[in-house]
Amino acid sequence: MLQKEMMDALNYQVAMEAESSQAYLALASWADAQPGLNGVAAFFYQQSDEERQHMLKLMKFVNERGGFAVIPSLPQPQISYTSLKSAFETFLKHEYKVSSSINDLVETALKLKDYATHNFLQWYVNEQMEEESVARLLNEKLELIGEDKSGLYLFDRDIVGPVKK
Ligand code: OFO
Repeated sequence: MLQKEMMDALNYQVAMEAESSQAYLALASWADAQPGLNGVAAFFYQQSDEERQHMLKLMKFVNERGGFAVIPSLPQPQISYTSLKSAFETFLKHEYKVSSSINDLVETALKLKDYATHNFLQWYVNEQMEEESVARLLNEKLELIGEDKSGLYLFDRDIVGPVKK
């Protein structure tokens, strides 16, 4: 049976994954509306779907352990960006925020001696490491490209594929 403090903390993470899914959906829509960024749009649609899966995985865990997963209300995410670079900086910052929230959850699980939850959370720890590294790599690539149009063309063309785990 889940302790209440653990359940509340997991439900906070449910909301965070839902917010991530919405934030990346907004990034996808923004990119979709820009000329020539269909690759970037596809990347963020895919990220958004993944975040929803992360939310569902948490919800199922909470309910299976006798808790109650709460569906949160969500604030509107940022819907437009001044540049591709700022869009990807937002992506990276968001992933850092999620990683820190996962670390807090791990700490709570240890404090409560809830080793089943601690074990379950390891999947999220690894996932965050991978996502941070993808987000960092994409930001580094954009840094290199700068305003170079052919570089941006290739970035958009290659983003769904090799860069994705
Ligand atoms: Fe939910 O995986 Fe990153 O944010």
